[in-house]
Amino acid sequence: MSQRLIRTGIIGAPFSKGQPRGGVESGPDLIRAAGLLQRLQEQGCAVKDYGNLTFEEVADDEPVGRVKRARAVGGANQRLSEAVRAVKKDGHTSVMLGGDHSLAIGSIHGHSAAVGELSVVWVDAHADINTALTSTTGNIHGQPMSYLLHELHAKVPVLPNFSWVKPCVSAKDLVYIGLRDVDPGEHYILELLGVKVFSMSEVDKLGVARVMEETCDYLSTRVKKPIHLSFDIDAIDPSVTPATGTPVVGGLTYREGVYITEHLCQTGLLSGVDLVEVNPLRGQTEQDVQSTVSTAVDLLLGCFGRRREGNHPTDYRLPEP
Ligand code: 5AB
Ligand code: MN
Ligand code: MN
Ligand code: MN
Repeated sequence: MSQRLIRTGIIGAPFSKGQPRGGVESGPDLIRAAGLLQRLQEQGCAVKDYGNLTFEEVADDEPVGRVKRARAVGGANQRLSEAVRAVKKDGHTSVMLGGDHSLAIGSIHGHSAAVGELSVVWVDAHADINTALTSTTGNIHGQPMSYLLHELHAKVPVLPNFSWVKPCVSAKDLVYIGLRDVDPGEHYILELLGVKVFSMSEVDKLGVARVMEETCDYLSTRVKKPIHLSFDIDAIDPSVTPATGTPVVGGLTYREGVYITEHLCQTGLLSGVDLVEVNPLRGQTEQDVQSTVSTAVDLLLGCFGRRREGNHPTDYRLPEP
């Protein structure tokens, strides 16, 4: 099976202030060091690395209500949004390597600024849809979807450095996969907005193949919009990807994770990807870190045409004896 050329634009976002644990800012360089670019090229992608973003230090970033480091998170995401928009305007599928999941704000905002309305597939143990007011931790990596949804606009206070954020996703265009640790306020929001959720219970009940079929049917009942995949590595079971800040038992297997990416690739609609929350300092051993990072790489390869049955270039010819 051969495939069309995929142009991939990679942005590193070494940012950790959407949550309290250091280490997650090393994600982009670790994922590159594990060979992401070479392996994407080997499987036929045209890859451009836009390098790592740099973020300004913010002095006096005092909590706003319960919300921590709003100014730093707002500023970083504004920069990321511009970067993703530029990568999309260059004609690439954008890949944002995090960093923590607060970065989905800028990544999805910039993607939508370039291409218009999106479908969002959010693969995560968590729903990350707390508002600044429902959050009990104050960590913005548990809130990104609340800033992006039209339907929550009136419920979300404007934080310092957030005035540029405009909601750009409709609740009907959002699907969650892998949920198993959802706060009460988040559960209320998901029900109120009628968001499509395949929690781990649905994955158990239906199997991942049916979950992906239903996800794509659901997202394409109206018009086929470009898909943004936001993949939190903690969606995968911590026995496979332990090096992450908020691990939750009972997650997706490696194979279920890879299947999700293969299936989304085959829609031909995948237009932006986030891979976030890889944190080497949260691994107990070198093997923990290695397994987490190599799983992240394999998920990204699945997004860009790798098939477990094997691949070959379109111009492959058998050597003559
Ligand atoms: B992650 C929690 N719901 O709001 C909160 O890792 C956890 O990006 C959020 O999915 C986990 O702090 C955020 C308790
Ligand atoms: Mn998570
Ligand atoms: Mn997350
Ligand atoms: Mn996490």
